[in-house]
Amino acid sequence: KSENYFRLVMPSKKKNLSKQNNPEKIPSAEKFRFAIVVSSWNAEITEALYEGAYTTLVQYGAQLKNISRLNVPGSFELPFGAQTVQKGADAVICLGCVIQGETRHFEFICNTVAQGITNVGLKFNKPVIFGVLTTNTYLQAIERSGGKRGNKGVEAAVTAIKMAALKNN
Ligand code: DLZ
Repeated sequence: KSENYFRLVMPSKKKNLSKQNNPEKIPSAEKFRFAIVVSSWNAEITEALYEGAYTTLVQYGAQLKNISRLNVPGSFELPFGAQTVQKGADAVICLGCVIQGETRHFEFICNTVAQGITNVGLKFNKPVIFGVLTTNTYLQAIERSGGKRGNKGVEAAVTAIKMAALKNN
């Protein structure tokens, strides 16, 4: 079997990907407004990402009135969603899930979304966080949305808090 085959089928040694954030270094989220844009495609996964992001914002002090949510049909629509809500937020969190085995134009969607999210952040000088799972399998997505590999929504929320603090420093 080729090296690429093993890269795709073997799990990496890294366990919980959300645990690399040092909680002591996470600032208070109390003063900031957050907008979370959620893709409805692979909704079981993106709802778990949302849960992780929302509870993390609250855990670090964000006020409930300062957390808003916008749903978009798929990850492709996340940049437009982010652009729509950015005005009223100190940071925007984009949540989505693209699965290679189930998506024929996987690379095209992933690259376009990543570029689009980057563009919105730079255009409006605002943190727009890439909380999009791009996995080979559905199982990998489950593991990264509250399973044994952590929750990308949690990571995205921590990044949003850090970036909102950085921008408002
Ligand atoms: C069309 C499509 C496909 C095949 N796969 C996914 C996916 O795995 N994850 C995701 O978030 N969205 C997917 N979509 C939908 C596109 O993101 C987009 O909503 C449509 O192409 C309409 O613009």
